[in-house]
Amino acid sequence: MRQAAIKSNYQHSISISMSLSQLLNIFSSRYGDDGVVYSAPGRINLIGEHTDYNGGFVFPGAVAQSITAVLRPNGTTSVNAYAADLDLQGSFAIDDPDGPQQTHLRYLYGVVREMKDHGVAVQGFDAVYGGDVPLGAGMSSSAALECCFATALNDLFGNGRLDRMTLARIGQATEHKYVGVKCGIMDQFASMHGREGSLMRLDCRSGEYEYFPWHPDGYRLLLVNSCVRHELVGSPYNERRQSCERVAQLAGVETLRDCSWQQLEQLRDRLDDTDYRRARYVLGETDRVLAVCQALQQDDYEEVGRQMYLTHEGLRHDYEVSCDEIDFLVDEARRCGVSGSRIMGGGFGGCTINLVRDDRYDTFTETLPSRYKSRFGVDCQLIPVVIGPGARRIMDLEQ
Ligand code: GAF
Repeated sequence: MRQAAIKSNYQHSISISMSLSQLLNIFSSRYGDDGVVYSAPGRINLIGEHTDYNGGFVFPGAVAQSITAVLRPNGTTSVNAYAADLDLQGSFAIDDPDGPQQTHLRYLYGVVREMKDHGVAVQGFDAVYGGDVPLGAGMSSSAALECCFATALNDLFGNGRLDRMTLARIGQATEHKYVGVKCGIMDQFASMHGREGSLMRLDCRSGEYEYFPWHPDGYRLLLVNSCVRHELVGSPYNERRQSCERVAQLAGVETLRDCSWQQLEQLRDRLDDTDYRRARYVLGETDRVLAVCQALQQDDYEEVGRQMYLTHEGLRHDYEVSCDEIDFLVDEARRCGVSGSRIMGGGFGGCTINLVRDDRYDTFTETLPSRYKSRFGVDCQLIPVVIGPGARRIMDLEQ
């Protein structure tokens, strides 16, 4: 490939620039040298799990791992896209009422249709995309994909007029209407609003959010990917949401955020045990997020970690979204003196998030992989957390 000239603010980490140069090469060989490059990150969540669709609080941050896309308008009414990591090529007509069936194209089609419903006159384009957000690890690779394309299409065809929260909602609507996952707003919010070095507390009822600089002196965040593939499509994720909605309806409130402990206890006889336990977890999680905010104001990371373990207990026994591999990783963390550990994200596999004191880090990371392998016969993956920026244009190419 003739090396494309870089026109504007290219700031990316070395590891991503490797895959970026591969993406540029592929784009160039398929479509030529004029294009724009956009990127959007995956996310972690310190605490506040399954609270977003219950109107509660979440505490996410964007990560350095991201999905990057190279695009150019093609002057037609069709989208041609190549998912480089998956080696999947596909096309669809923007006005096709049904859209493509392949999962990777459904995300793009959903974003395109939602942008159009918001008044953005999206035209045809060619794209190559890929990235380093591990798939099925609970780090929101799908939200990163949606946010990457929403940001790009908003610039290319909408003059940047939709704000970041609207773009996040477009990603969420894509999941609801085109993929079938009734997710909350956390993942797309984090991917759109991430800021280097900061976590964010979002009130999912009001939409208000606040940045919390994250510099936990003497501690590190580490993800451990169980490599059990977490898959929310067709998973019992939607059933969890339905349980919460049933309880909220019986309590006469819009979401469980507005249901008190007292109300829940009063309803107990009218609820089946499963719905009761789901709601009990959600109410407890709201309390835990607030406890973590207070602990952070006092730099009390041991308390933050304690709340993380409590969250895991709730997710394991009441919300029932954990699995043997993840429980093993959390138990091992506790055994190694890790301050806090829990399953992260939607559940059913994926990663644990661990708050590790510096003096425990080596023991934990040196013993865990072999113990995991001898128990389950598969390798786990250690992923140190770097809090990075949100969705953005990273460069323009020119002929
Ligand atoms: C998934 C969903 F996409 C989020 O909206 C959120 O509900 C999360 O699971 C659980 O906290 O990532």
